[in-house]
Amino acid sequence: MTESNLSIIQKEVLISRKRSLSIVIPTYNESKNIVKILDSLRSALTREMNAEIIVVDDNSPDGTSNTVEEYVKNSKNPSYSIQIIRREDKRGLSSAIVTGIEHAKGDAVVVMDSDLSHPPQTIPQMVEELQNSDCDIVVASRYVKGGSVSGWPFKRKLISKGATKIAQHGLGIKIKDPMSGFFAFKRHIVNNIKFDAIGYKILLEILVKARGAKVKEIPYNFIDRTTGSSKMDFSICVDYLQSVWRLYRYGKSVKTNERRTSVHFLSKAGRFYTVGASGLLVNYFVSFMFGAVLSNLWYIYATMIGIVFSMSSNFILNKIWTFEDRNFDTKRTLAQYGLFLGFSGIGAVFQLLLVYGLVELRHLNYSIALFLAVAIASVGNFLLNKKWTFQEKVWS
Ligand SMILES: Nc1nc2c(ncn2[C@@H]2O[C@H](COP(=O)(O)OP(=O)(O)OP(=O)(O)O)[C@@H](O)[C@H]2O)c(=O)[nH]1
Ligand SMILES: [Mg+2]
Repeated sequence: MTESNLSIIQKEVLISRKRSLSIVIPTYNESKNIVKILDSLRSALTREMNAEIIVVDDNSPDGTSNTVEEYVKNSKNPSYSIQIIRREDKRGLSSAIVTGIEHAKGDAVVVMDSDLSHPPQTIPQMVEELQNSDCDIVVASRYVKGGSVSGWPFKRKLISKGATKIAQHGLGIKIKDPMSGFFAFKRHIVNNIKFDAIGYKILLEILVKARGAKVKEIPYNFIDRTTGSSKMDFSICVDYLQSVWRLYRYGKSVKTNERRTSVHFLSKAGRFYTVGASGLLVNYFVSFMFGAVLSNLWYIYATMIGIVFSMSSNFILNKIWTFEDRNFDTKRTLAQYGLFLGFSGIGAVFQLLLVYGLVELRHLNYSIALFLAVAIASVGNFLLNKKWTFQEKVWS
């Protein structure tokens, strides 16, 4: 979006550096509703909530943004600030909401329509849930116990229910009202989301892309608009199917990537352990050969030579095969070798201490203690070498 086709009129009535709550209201031809919604927000929002309202208007022909400007001018001592973002063209509901979110400064963001279908009186409860429970998204829901829809004709109810079923089955979404346009979330959960912002249902996109976010639904009574006209039409339904398809493909690609990463990680671990096992053989044969060929060599020396050989062969095989590092710059390789030996030494000491602790202090059977200690030390060895010696991300 270029700044040239976006003008922001900011009337900070209440000056404050940090906002706790941002309320994003998209508008298109809502001049008959917007004053009422701003009025009822005035009574629902307390000063302590430290809220900013962001109205995103797509240059409504009915002059909605001018109405808001007037409203701001005439507001006396309101408990919140109002920002109007005026975009030059009508670019759709989801995109308007994304623009609003991009300008939000609050830790929590509420998204609501401007046609009075979404009661502002529910906002304090939504914010409280965000603050006091461990959820990241609060959805005001028509379809949980206590929620309802009034004023919709049968056809509209059918479309909403059908779209809900498509989202639940197609995208594996568990909540009852993923089609809700009234919801709140902690702003940080959308920081890394790249929005497609197709059509009407931005909540769906957040639910799919904010992975791991905890969601809670609270009931509310949806009241159909009585003033102004609906912008819902056939093209919105087509957009909806397109956005579900894209989100479905997105979900698939995330799963495939996750699978790829785990396969990668496990295959590296497998190679590391295979190299470790080969080291045992190298150790044995080298010690044996030195002991046998140089008959007057003290067996401890032979064993020490075996250890040095096996550690070196382990290092070279891990560098070339396990971590596929073909950079043999002398300084770098020596530094890696040093780290590899260091971690092996630390692993050996750790293993000794752990066996001692488990047997002497926990009275564990020696073979179980040894197994545990070797397992823990070798996993640690793998991870430390992956991260520090060969400079890879741990989970890759
Ligand atoms: N900025 C902007 N706002 C939009 C656009 N389309 C819809 N809106 C606003 O988004 C909200 C929801 O739109 P509605 O037309 O009410 O859609 P709906 O709630 O699904 O349908 P009805 O309530 O039956 O009209 C309203 O506040 C609209 O003014 C758009 O393209 N740009
Ligand atoms: Mg509406």
